Amino acid sequence: MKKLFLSLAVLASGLFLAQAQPPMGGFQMPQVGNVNFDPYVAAPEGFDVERSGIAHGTLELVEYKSTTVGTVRKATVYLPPKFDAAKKYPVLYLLHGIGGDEREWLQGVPNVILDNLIADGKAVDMIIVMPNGRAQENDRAEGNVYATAPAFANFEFDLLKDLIPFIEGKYNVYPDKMHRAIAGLSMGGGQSLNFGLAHMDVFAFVGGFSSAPNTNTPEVLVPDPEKTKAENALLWMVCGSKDGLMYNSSRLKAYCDEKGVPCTLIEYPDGVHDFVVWKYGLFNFAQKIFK
Ligand code: FER
Repeated sequence: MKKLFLSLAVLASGLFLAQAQPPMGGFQMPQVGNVNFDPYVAAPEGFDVERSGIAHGTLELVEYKSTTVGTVRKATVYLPPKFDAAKKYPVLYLLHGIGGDEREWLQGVPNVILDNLIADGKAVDMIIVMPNGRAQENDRAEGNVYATAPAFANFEFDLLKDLIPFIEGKYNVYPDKMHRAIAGLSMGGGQSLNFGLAHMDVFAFVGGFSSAPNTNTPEVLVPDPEKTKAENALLWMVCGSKDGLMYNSSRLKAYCDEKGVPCTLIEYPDGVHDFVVWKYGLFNFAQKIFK
């Protein structure tokens, strides 16, 4: 009896220790065992290289009044090749990371990637809106950007109440969930999962690339698996195998698998936290939306 008690006590303290390890520093990650990653297929060479002899889209900077922040805010907008104001388009909202702003995604040449996909018939014509996801008065990536995490959460209200109505007033776009997608990199990936899965009446297609620690837990993201199954059309993620933030994606993938919610997570081989992974994310996600 004594022996049994002792071994139970040892087992219990072992479990306690395993659970109670505090995260030390930014990049110690909780382990998630047995994640079924989806197959990685490399993007074809040249997917991100500007081609001559095809039609090109255009980039423009727009400004909108934010009642949420009380300022005029900026967004970069990609209009597809041969943009025609008389035609209706779907819209992808594409969000940046903690060190970025409305111009950060330009490093990932989204215009080139989409021009090429559209020329090859692999993506439909779409508008891409790249906003500033730091919804506070000074939204420049200055000083300690980690301290601006609450402004990334506040962007939910700027997006829903200010930006989307502005975009839908300025451009001839379809105003329904099957024609709205949201995706982003790192902090923007967390925002996309948080906002996209909380507002499945607004966004049918949701993507998270190397999602950051602002990502809600799976239980918060998918509180009602049957509802998510019925209302979400795409939940797609990628993260580098060498990215310390993988747990944000892998724990959601494991949870969705367990609950039978369709969800993709690709582990980018030897991928780190950079635009190699994020360009790959956009290349793949853009082919799966609005279809
Ligand atoms: C953190 C580590 C990384 C964090 C945010 C990030 C808010 C975001 C990284 C990025 O956007 O590139 O602990 O906490």
